[in-house]
Amino acid sequence: MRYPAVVNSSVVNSWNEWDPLQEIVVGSADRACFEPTEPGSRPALRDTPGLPFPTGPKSEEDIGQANEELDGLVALLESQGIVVRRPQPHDFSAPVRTPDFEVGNQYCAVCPRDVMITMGNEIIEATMSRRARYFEYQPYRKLVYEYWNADPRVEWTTAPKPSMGDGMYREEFWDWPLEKRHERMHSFEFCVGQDEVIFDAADMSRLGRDILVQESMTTNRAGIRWLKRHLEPRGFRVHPVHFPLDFFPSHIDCTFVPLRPGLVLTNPERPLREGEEKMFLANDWELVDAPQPVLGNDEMPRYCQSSKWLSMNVLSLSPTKVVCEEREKPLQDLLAKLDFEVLTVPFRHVFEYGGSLHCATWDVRREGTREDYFP
Ligand code: ABU
Repeated sequence: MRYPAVVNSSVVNSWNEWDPLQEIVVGSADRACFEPTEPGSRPALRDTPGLPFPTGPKSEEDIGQANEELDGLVALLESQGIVVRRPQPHDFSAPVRTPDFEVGNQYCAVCPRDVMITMGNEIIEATMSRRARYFEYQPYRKLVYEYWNADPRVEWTTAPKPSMGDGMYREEFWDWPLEKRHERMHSFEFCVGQDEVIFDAADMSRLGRDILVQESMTTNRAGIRWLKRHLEPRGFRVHPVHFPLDFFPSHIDCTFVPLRPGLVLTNPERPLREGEEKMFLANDWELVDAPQPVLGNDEMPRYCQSSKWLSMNVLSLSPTKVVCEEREKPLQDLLAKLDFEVLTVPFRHVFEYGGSLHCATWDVRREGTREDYFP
């Protein structure tokens, strides 16, 4: 790959979620499997929760439908002059066995956002939180080497891998009744314990110097501590954030979605913990609630484990241009009112793999540099 003449910026350069996009990785459903039942995940059928969830490879038909939509996103991005890269093929049907655990199959490379994050000129590979995703960095390694070899300014960090042994999890979490979840909603204890460093990259959101990290089922307090110790000496400020009404939080990008300096799209059913909104309000940021999604929770694809709020998982191409799912008209109208140019693509089949447009991508290079939006 020959890179454009980047004078001041490195081939890896992305400091926030909205600066003009130059290069991005779009996921692929090739060889995707069903996520297995494991201590960090209890997948359930949406229409018949009692029945066993399938295991092993997804059907060629399902994979083809998701790939068609992912290819549609690639075509749209390329039509905007953005360089698009794809993950390497990976055999997700292969079981994984380490000294600490075994799992029957892996998952997929549809959502690079969960695994990989660009922090300025640095690529960080997340620890991950689930066994089936332990090796999910592998489809991106060839690209990482390419970036790292192309430019000495590129930093590359792999976060410490947790054991993912039985003792790392709190499995009874899955059986807690709703009343117990209500009782515990301010203690932020989920299916992972606090002894090992655990985080998925998609629990972070980048706003220049300030990085939000959601405490969740996929990111624990030790994970946030590791991120603080790693990022703060590099000039970032790390802010743990919490959304107490989300009883199954996993990944911040269907909950709190910064769209441009001064504006965050928020989830009306998942308000920030009291007090955590202060940094935004003190700096005149607007928090604007997303409208109700067009698809209700009970209309999501049968195998999808995510919420209806995939509707707000939009991808910013610049501070004035966003890509939104084709049928999410109420959100498109809101974004247009907020002065965005809104591009649309169909993406409903990708939902089955746990993500929409933001999840299914990993931005590698955007224009711009690190700004302080919260002085
Ligand atoms: N992977 C994003 C899912 C988040 C949600 O279900 O709200």
